Amino acid sequence: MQLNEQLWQLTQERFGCAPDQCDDHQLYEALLLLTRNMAQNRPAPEGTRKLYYFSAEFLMGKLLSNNLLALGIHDQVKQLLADLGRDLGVIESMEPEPSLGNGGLGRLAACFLDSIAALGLPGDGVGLNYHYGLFRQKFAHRLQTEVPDPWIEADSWLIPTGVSFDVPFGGFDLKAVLYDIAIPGAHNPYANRLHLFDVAEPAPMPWVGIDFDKGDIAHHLTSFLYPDDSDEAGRLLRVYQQYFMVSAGAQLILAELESRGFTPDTLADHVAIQINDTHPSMVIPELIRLLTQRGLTFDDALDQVRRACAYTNHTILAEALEKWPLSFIEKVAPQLVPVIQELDRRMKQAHPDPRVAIVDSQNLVHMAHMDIHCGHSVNGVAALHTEILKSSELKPFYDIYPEKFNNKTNGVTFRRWLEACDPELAALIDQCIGDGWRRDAKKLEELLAFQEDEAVLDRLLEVKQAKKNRLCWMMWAEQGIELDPQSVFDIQVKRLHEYKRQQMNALYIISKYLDIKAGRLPERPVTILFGAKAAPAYTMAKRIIHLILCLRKLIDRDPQVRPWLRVAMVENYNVTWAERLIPACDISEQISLASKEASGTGNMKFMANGAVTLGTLDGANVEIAQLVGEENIYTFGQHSDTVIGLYKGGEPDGRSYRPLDYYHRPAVERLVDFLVSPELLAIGNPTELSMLWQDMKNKDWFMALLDVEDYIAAKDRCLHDYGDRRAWARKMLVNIAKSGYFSSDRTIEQYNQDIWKLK
Ligand code: 26Q
Repeated sequence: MQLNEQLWQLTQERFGCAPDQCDDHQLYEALLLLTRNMAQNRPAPEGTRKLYYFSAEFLMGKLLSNNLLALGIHDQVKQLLADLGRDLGVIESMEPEPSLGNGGLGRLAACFLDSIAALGLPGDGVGLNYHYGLFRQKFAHRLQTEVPDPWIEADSWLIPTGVSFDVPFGGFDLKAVLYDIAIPGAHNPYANRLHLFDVAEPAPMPWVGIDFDKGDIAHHLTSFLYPDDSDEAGRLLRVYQQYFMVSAGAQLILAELESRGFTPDTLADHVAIQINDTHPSMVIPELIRLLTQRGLTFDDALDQVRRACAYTNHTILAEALEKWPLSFIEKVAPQLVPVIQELDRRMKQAHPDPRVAIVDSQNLVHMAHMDIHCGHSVNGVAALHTEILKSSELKPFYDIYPEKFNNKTNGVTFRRWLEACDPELAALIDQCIGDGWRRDAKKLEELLAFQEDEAVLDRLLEVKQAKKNRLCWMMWAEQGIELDPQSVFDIQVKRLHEYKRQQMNALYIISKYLDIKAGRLPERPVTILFGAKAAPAYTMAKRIIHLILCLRKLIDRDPQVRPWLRVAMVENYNVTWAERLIPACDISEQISLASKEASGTGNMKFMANGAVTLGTLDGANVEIAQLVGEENIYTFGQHSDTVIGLYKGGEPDGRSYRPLDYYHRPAVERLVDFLVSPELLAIGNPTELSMLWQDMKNKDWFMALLDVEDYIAAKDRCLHDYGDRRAWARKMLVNIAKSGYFSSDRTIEQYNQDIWKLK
């Protein structure tokens, strides 16, 4: 049946009318059903082994457009709607975005699912179906507040499977009900699945804020992603979530193994398991438990699990490495305790070094240690990150198991992050080099031949301007924020964290503000845009948001400053906003303290969309710099080895870095002190601002003051060079041309070759 006939039939059945009589939401529902069915009916790819990608987060973004592209019917549907006088963009805006992730790690999992399917590899995701997501961010009195973010409508991408498993918790069992989201592969006839487990009786939405009864596990287990962990009930709930996900996932793996006709003692021949950070680490003892229940010896079970499981590390921040009190596990899943203790006993026997213990002297279970001992692969997510893991954070493990360590530099799917989010840029690239890059992003390098082609460079600038205009329009329409499309767009979007140093960007804003007030005008108008959610219990991060929102207000009402400098912060930054912001960006802010950002993936998306990076030599920025050359990136700041050195030393806090030394430089002091200036105190909350001020000058754990002068100079160089439009367009072109390396298709091919061996 033709597409238009199918659509007609669907709208008749559902709404009793023809498509042209439907409202936007009805058309969205009809297209959802149409594409969902097409994807669902596709067969799974075949292979000797099947991958299960376990992750507590999958930040999928809207799926309609993506799925239309993967199914190869995007242009047809767009035309069909146009014939009805309707716009696909408007229909897409009806789709709610699921907020099932915090940031990079969750979005990476989503890009990986897209690439695994596109490469025709058999691999499913396993996660949880959080009903109210992370949270929806709202600004009130220039402070972040959190409200639930429901996304599941009567019709959604979720497909009920009728499959469920019993998860045995200490003292009670809970049914894990399985929903699937089909993941169609681009350029092939297959589809994989994202398996999301849910409780049987989810609680209704808490209407006041994001508070709920954290003791009511049976109803609230899947209410929120990472509920506030500032109290013990929150942390315990997280362990319940983790065990629920991995126990149900492990049972699913064994059921599928059996239905494929294989016995449990051949698990590793047929199954690969990727553990996305330590959140799913309990899958290891759970599988050992289930395999021994099915008759394997502990030795054989451990051997199978080790050959199946591989662990990805995403962070070097010690505070983010999960350690759970054994008493938590005793309460949540007492049946795991003997397994973990036996693993601990064996590893201690072989490796008495206390730094590599699974259970430490305080009875804390180190999840990463369990993964490394009991898996066959450990990978970092960018070259520098993997080297730091080997040489410092995980050195004792690298000394024991050098063969397990490998690097897999992150990547992003160009289907969403170039083809879908900037179709005009994609079409321009097609005109230059044909459309082969859409299957093999490395071919973008052929664009290098156009570096001196003035028509192409001019067109590139026009496409960028069109995206800036579009963003201005959307910011105005949806957030009531007025921007100047003629200004330089400098964008920092990512989770709010002190190590990412949004506060250093705020100091830049202050320096420009003071310059303008003193009559020193910048070379050209600049707009500094932010988007960031802060963890609800992370007070310092919330204070930084407060500072940014106060600066915005201060500048917004100052007619002397406003023409030259504008600041805006997108409320509830998410994947959809990223898709609008990234194509409109001139300068990509990647300014983490060197050694702290494992990789970054926003940096790659910006680059692919022709933004020029302003960044430290951290994470994948190092690889970006190597690829584009120093002409085409602005780097600044202390190097990672220097920074690592500064964290060792004789000061009372264990470092040799003394923020006051930097604070007392005249150029720095006036910036920091502005936080408690009468102008700002008149706008903001004096307690919040002065706490932030105190922290910045006395603590500055992530060393913003160390790099701030160099940062300001680098950004000013960047803004100066922007004036030579042709030269700038050439930088944009080189960045796009070199971005192909950061396709997640490349990353997934490497995971498959080195770790999963699926085909
Ligand atoms: C840990 C313990 C208790 C509660 C929460 C957590 C927790 C939750 C989320 C720890 C970490 C995360 C998320 C981490 C994350 O997003 N990391 C990012 O991963 C990206 C993909 O590899 C990298 O590009 C980023 O550099 C890294 O910060």
